[in-house]
Amino acid sequence: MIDQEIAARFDAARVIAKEAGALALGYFRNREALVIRDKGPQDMASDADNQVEVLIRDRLIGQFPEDGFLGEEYGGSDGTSGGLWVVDPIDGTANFVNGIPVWCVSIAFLSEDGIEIGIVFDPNVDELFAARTGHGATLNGAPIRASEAASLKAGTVGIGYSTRTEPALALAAIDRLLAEGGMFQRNGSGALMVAYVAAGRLIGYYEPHINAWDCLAAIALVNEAGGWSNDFLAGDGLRSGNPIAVSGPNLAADVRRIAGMS
Ligand code: LIP
Repeated sequence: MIDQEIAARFDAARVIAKEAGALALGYFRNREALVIRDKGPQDMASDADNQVEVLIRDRLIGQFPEDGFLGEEYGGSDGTSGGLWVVDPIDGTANFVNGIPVWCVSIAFLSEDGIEIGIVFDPNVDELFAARTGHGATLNGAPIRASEAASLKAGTVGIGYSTRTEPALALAAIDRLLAEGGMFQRNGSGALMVAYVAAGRLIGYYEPHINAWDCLAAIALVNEAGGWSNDFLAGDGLRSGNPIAVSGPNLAADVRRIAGMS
């Protein structure tokens, strides 16, 4: 895919992310009307997730009909361009349905060469994180950089957990982190926590399993903000998910150790 084609998609995705965020925020402020469905233990979705994903899909495929699309709620459709949109309409759904303003819209675009575009929009605080591979990462248009911290004692590491894995994996990571003088937090949105690593707010993030739509956009942010990320797309990461570990440039070995990665 040529540079101009990716540039056009980057411009469109930022506009669409803000439109989707505005729609989601309307649902968030009218939560009592939400229809919520259980997807599994500690996993749910609402009609807000469904309608926001439909808006994003219709806008993106309306402008780029030859692209493929993979969304958390409705799955995927292959395209003919070699490009694929990977979308989580509302990341942090448990927060969303419970009235906790910690959730975001996540839009990633992949070409045959890998992740090209990452957009994470948090309408609760009007923060648009955006990255295009080779062109840096920004927050509301201003450049962002991952933390230069060289010690786990110098900040907080996000630790994600879901019932998709055994508790022992996350608990062991927390134990190792605390034993080394670190500190952890889990805010319920993997996309936001990985975006915070790109912005230097967290010094690292680990989750034993996360889905591609939750994290690919934010991984693009970390990569373009000078950070480190594991090879999330290894194996069948795109369709089945994988463990995720990201950090600033000086803590990759430490976060890998905390995560129990070789
Ligand atoms: C969430 C992820 C989070 C994970 C949660 C959930 P959702 O995505 O962002 O990292 O720990 O279990 O998968 O379901 O809110 O889109």
